[in-house]
Amino acid sequence: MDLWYTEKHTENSGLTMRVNRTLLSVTSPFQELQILDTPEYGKVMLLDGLVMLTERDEFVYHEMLAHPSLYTHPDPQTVLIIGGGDGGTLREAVRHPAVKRAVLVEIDKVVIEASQQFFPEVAAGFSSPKAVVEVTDGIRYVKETDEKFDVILIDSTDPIGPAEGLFSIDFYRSCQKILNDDGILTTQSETPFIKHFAQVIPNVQRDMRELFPLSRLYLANIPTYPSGLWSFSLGSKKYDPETDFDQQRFEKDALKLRYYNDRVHRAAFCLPNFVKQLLAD
Ligand code: AG3
Repeated sequence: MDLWYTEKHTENSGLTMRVNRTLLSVTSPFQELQILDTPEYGKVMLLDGLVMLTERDEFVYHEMLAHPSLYTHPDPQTVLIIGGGDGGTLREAVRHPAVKRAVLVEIDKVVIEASQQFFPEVAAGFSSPKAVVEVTDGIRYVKETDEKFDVILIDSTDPIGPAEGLFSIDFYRSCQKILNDDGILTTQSETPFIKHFAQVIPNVQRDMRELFPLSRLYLANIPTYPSGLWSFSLGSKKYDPETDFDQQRFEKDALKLRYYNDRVHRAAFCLPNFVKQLLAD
């Protein structure tokens, strides 16, 4: 049988891949979750029908969400991850010798369990002694916790459905409050290329500018996300990722990474004109 999956990105375009079979299809209290086995991208996790990760290219997203802020902050001992129940961002955070404690707050335990079962390499971070997992609402967690963090990484789905609140200024304000005085926040901020997603970037950047002395946008190529060109937004209380990149620690750690390196770090902050225009509007 000829089975294909398509994620529609607009009325007129999308990403399509052949499917060997469906490995899991469940409805959690929060969303629908499917895991597909595909010949081109390996196993693929869908939430509410949208691609969250594929075995083939998850390294790009997870490395690029985690490392730019972690190699900008000079000593990131404590990290908070909101969302990211698959564990990929956590895996990248706990790789850092500097990181002593990484708290992951995921609302949906079904995502964690499915990742542990079907994506053991992505979920590897869960078994780190530095990892702490809280299954609860991230919005409530950041409002209520007494703990402070050096770096916060927001690994959300698109701003529709359960993740909508993770793109609001109230949520970012709560994050800002629980960051240490030299803390850095990074969130995924969708693609600049497709109209209905592109509005996210100026909105998030406006909020970052209001809450942080420094805000930046950077890009990476993620083949299985809409348009393949993805953005991340960073708000920082003190350090500038363009001038405070910690070259020495980066070389000393010598992490075995597949996308991120010192030159990629610098290049990621160079923005094409149409993206700069989005920020100016
Ligand atoms: N987080 C970002 C997913 C956004 C993808 N959007 C889409 N396919 N329409 C994914 C979680 C990975 N840890």
